[in-house]
Amino acid sequence: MKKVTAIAHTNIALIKYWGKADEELRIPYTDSLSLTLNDFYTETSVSRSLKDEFWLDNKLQDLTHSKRVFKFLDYFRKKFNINEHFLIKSFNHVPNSAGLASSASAFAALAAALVKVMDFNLSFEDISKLARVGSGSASRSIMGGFVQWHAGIDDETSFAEQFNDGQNIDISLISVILNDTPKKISSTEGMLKTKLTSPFYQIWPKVVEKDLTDIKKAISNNDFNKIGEIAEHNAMEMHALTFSSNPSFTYFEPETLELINYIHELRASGIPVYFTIDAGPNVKVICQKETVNLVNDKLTTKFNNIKTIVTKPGPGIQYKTI
Ligand code: 2P0
Repeated sequence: MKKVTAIAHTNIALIKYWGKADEELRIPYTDSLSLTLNDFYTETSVSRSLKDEFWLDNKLQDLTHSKRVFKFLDYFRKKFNINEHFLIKSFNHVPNSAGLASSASAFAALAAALVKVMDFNLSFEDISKLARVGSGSASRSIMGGFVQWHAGIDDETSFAEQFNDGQNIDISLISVILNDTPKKISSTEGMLKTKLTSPFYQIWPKVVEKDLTDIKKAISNNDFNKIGEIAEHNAMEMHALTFSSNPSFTYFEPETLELINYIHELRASGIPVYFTIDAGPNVKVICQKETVNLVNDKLTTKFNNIKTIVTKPGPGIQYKTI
C-alpha cells in the first residue's frame, strides 16, 4: 500500500490572524503574515486504509483526541468527492512546551500528505486552502520564509502565498518558555470572544492593513529594525483586543510583562531586539545572528526558570522519499 510522508514546519505570525468571518471554513477577517520556523515541525505519514485511524507520537489516539483530524478527513472526502479512509501517523517535533502551536504544522503536513497519497495534482496554494480548514495558521505553513495569508472571501480566495523566502534576511528567533501550563482559552475561542465583544474589533482590519503594508515594505528593504518594530506593535494591538473584550481576558502572565520590560531595557541599551507573543504567555524574541547568543545569555541569566530555543527562517512542505 502506498505511503506518503510529508514534513511541515510551524510558523509564527508577525502580523496576526485574529478573528474569522466564517468559523467553519476558517475564512479570516484580515490577511496575516508569518515566518516559517526551521526547528519546529510535524512529520506525517498517510496511507489508504479500511477505516480512519490517527496515531500521534506512536500512540493510537482515541475518538476524543482524533475528533478534529476526523472532521478534517470528512471535509477532505466531501471536497474531493471520494470515499477512501486513511491511516495517519504523525510525529510532532515541536517540543510540547515550546509555546508554539503545533496545529499549524500538523494540519499543513496532513493536508500535503493526503493530497499526495491520492495523487491529486494541486498547487501549494490549493494545498494551503485545504490546510486552512484544519487550522487557520496551517495555511501559512505550506510555504517557507515570510508568508502572507490572503483573507479572501470564500474557500477559493482564502490561501497563503510566499512573500519572501527569508534566506537573505538576517532574522533569528528565540522562543522563550516562561510557563508551560495549558492555556485556559484556546485561540479559536479567544478570537471569537474578541470579535463579538471588543469595541475595538471594528478597527482591527484597518490596523492590520497598515501594519501589513509597512512590514512588507520593511521585508523588501531588508530593514530588520522596522520588521521588529511593526511585529512587536501588531502583537500588542492583538493583545489589546483581548484586554478590551467583555468579559476581559488576557494570555499574559506576570512573567510575560517582566520579559516585555526586559526586552525594552535591552533595546534602550542599544541591542536591536524585539518580541512577538501569540495566544499564550510565552514570548518569541526577534533578533539577529550577531546578537542572538548575547541576547540568549542575557535572558537565561536574568530569568532563572525559563527555557529557550533558538531558530531561524525555515522551509515549506517537504516530502520524504522512503
Ligand atoms: C496567528 N494565532 O496568526 C494567530 C495569532 C495565535 C495568535 O493562528 O481557530 O490554531 O484553528 O484557525 O490557527 C492560532 O490559531 O486557530 C493563531 P484556528 P489557529 O498565528
